[in-house]
Amino acid sequence: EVTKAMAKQQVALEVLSYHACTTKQEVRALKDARLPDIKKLKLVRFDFDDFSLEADEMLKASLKMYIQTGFLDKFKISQDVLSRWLLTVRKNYRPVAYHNFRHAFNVQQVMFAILQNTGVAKYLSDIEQLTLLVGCLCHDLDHRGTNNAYQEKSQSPLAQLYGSKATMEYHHFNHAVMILSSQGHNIFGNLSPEQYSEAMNILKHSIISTDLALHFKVRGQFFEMIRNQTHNWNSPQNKELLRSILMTASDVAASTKPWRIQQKIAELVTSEFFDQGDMERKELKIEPTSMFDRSRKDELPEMQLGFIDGVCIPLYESLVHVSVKFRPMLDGVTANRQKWYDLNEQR
Ligand code: 5BB
Ligand code: ZN
Repeated sequence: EVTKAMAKQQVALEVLSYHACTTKQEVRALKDARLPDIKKLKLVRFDFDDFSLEADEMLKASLKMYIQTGFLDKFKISQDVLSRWLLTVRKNYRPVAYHNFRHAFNVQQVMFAILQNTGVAKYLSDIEQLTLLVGCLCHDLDHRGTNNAYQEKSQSPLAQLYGSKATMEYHHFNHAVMILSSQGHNIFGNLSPEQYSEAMNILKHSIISTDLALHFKVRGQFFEMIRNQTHNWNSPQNKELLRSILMTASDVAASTKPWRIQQKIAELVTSEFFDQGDMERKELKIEPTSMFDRSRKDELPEMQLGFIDGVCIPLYESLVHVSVKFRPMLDGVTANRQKWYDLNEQR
């Protein structure tokens, strides 16, 4: 098809102008840097402060987390390749209000804390654990601050290329693959062919499952499995379900953070949504829905309540049934719910 080929060209050109590969100097500086203390930075904690690290500190913290897992030795990942990959991944996030590199780093940190704290790691192979961390850091690559519905409504090249379902998520995955296949970036390069194809399949599934629309589709099966107490974690289907739930749990973990952080994140999400709303008015000549409408900022507490009740509480409640170690996340989101409830009553 000609239109699809043209869409592909257009996306490729945009990517090419943005990809901006990492220099030798940048790689050397990172791989020779003194690395921070995991405990001091609270990297294993669920109440990690999303705003505590600067841009370079997030890269050093990432390096340290991967070293801590022991996977670098196990899968023969050199610090040189890992550093180059981290730098290029960071470059391929855009400076949008919310879906930027800081979000990606924070999601990866929560996954790290989950794998270290909750005991779910014992249900997952080393490849699965490594790929979940990589998936988290890559899951919103090249996000433009507009959602899937916007791609569809504007018939953007991305929508033409990937269709209307999980449009952005397919792009994030393809972008992740592009970075991995760039010279000197393949952190999976020393895996056996079998391990390599397993890692890529898990990476794809993990990134695609961060589409909230897909989450609504699969969470029922997960909740049912928990209710029936039939969680046999040796079953590949159940493990796949668990991985997708863990991705969403990490992606929306800002809802579980101390109030000050939850508030700041909600502001950033709002700001990105409002920017999209402005574009819908200006470019698409349509009236945005309340979520994207600047003039309806006062509805934020109500929307956050809906989000917390509709998405977050069922999610973290189900995970408490997998391991009570998820309790602090459920307690965090419950405390935030009360704050949004109070704000909503006040207005
Ligand atoms: C989420 C699903 N969406 C398709 C419709 C709207 N809902 S929502 O009603 O649960 C909703 C969620 C409404 C407003 C929201 O934020 C207002 C600032 C949120 C919300 N989503 N709030 C958050 O704090 C966070 Br974190 C999120 C998740 C990140 C947004 C990514 C959504 C991607 C859209 C495809
Ligand atoms: Zn995300």
